[in-house]
Amino acid sequence: MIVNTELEKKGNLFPSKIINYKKDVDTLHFSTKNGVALQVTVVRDSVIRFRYSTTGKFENDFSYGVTIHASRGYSFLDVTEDETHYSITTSKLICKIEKQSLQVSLFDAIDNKLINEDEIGFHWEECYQHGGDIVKMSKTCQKSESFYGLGDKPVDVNLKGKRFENWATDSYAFGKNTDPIYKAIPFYTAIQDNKAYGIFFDNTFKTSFDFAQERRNVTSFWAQGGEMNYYFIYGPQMEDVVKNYTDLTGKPHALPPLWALGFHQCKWSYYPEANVKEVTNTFRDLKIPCDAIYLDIDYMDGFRCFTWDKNHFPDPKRMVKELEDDGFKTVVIIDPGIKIDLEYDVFKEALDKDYFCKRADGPYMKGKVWPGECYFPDYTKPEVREWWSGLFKELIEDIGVKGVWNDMNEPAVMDVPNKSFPDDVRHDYDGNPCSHRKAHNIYGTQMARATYHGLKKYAYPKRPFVITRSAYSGAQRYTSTWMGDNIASWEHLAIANNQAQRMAMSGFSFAGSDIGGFAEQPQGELFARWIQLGVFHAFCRVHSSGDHGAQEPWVFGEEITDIVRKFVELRYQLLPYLYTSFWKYINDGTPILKSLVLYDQEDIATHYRSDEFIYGEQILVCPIQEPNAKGRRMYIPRGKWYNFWTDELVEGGKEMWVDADLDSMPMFIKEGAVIPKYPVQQYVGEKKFDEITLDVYYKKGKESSKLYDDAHDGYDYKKGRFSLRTFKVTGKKKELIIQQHKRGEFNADYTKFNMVFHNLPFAITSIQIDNVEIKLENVNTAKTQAITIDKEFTELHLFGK
Ligand code: MIG
Repeated sequence: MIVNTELEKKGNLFPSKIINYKKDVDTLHFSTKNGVALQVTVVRDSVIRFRYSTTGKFENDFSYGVTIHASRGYSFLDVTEDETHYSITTSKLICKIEKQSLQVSLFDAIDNKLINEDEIGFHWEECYQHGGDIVKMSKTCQKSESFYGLGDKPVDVNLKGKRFENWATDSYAFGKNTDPIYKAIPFYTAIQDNKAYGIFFDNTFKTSFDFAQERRNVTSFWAQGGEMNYYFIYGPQMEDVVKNYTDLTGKPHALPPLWALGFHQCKWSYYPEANVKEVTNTFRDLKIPCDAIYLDIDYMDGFRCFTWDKNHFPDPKRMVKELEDDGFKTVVIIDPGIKIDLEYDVFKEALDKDYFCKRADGPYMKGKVWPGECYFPDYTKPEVREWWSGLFKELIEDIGVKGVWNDMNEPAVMDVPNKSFPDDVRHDYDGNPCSHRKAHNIYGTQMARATYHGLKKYAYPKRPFVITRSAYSGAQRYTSTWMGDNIASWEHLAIANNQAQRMAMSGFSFAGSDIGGFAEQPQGELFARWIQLGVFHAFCRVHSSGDHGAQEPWVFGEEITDIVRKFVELRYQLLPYLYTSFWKYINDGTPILKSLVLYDQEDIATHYRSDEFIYGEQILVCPIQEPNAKGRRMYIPRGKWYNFWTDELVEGGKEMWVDADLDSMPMFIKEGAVIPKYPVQQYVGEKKFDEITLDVYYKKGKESSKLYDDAHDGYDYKKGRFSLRTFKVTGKKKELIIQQHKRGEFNADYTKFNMVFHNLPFAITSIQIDNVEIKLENVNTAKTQAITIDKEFTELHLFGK
């Protein structure tokens, strides 16, 4: 071993004093006496990018994480200089850069209070083995500061006191606190003194984050190569931080087809065809709604991607069609490993065209996965992605498969100690050639991206559906995701809850875990409790490994089957609510799930809450995460909430006991909310209905709710054929007014709203619709007070005594 003693002695290196400064439109360039360069770019008033170079020269400015669609532009920018600092002021932020040390501090431009400051700030260590630097950043951490985000980390919501690494890793049966697992999302939000800011460290090398673990008053992050390149995103509301991060790294390019928000059933593996049909038929017989059925690796011929095992699936096209006629969309798995087999055309073509990854000295990257020895496409090369997209033509266009599931794309390799490619493997990185050290974390995202483009093209005019296991920041633009190989245990139910919340606050809302657990087998009680949580995740799929027995909703006996049906039906009823939440997510980055801290950061009681969350914007959910429970204690956030099951009104801002037998779970609706509901369907589009329900929860005061709708598939909504209804509720002592405002050209099939009023504090004496008095006998007063009215009303006015 060569030891470079001179380098080793160097240790950490630091910038010296600034000797040069230049402003170029939105970017300020600083250079120091010892050759360090800093570029500060004002992306938006609340988003500033910091980029450091230790050589004075920057790399080609290329990012897979940041989208070209990101908003840019600021309303105000001013730079001043005094003896000790440069100060950059926008309408939201003041950024000060110390002349002696290049250290940065950031202040709120409105109240001038400190938000965040460098401790040592930028420093680095030269990397003899690979060249370049290990780039580091340290910032001071305030006593009351808390930290959130970082993608799929299987830990409680608040990250304070912990250290993490981002290196996508196949982690079969991971546990609580296992790190790293499948994803690499180097973004966190911090809250201190009711001010939230985020840091997105856009570096695809292995990155590390320390949230006051090593030193109580320091937060730091570093990478094994590349540039110190981070975005500082100011709120001060956490929701704005998350929205701005999502804007920067991208919202999903399109809404999912509505069926993709239905219930999905999966297993490793359903085969042969008769077995698939038995499962789908049982769903219909037992009337448990379901929209998608998955085929895991055994549908293929010897695990060769884009082939079929014709013994088990003699006529895939016919089968897929029959399933579709019964309302089931077929989703198939596709892995990155391509079997080394000269008779196999996919392999042959990629070999001929030089699409496979190679080792540093030229040989192919050979690794064992399910098909045996494989080579792996370099998805970081545009030409390879294009080719990969093209491979989906037959599956999608001809056979009629509706969705594709990308697995093993960390990339995973069997029987090697590091479970992945060796570091020296070469990648194109879109014309920025590099080793696997830099491309590893982005490999899975580029595979999902190529898959997405294939589906988009061949499913047209329908919308594509892709699901991936590995992801880097920005993958949400192309794909949904699941959390990988979890375990059927109560602890994992809580992990699933935390991961879904964490992914949502990391810009990735279309996520869910294997319901019931992938490894091992749940008891019926655990399965029921898990279903209750899973129906509130945007991606809702039961999946399990075949070695541990059956995991269909009916295998746990009748009581559990009934509970599963009840909650899956609830998911289907709430589809318009979820679809509206999804629209908000793709429209302005609003996360579909909100941890309580994201919902109400001002209430510091929320900063360490991990179990409760807000589904959309008006439904509070708290899963039961223990066996034998008859209910649980939970925190109700500030405001007034109606118990979903009993309509009882509770005042939040406190912890309380909530009853929840096995067939129930704690669920609350925000007062004043208007919650849309469809009739129960066995799959999306099964029924044509003439009315939908609007559950109106009385509030003394005002609250506004939205209902988004469109054709549920296709792209017409992008041309204005959507409808967005806003319902403004104003409640008084003896009066309730609901005003509707509608925009967009889409006209749904249904013509009426069945308005159901919850907890009116008065008896209705008269009703006016658009100023016309209607007959009271049309009001159904049996249990709840309900009335069916034309969906195009503008104002509904209830008077009472
Ligand atoms: O090495 O395709 O996480 O969902 O069922 C295991 C078989 C490969 C891992 C995935 C899991 C999938 C399984 N896969």
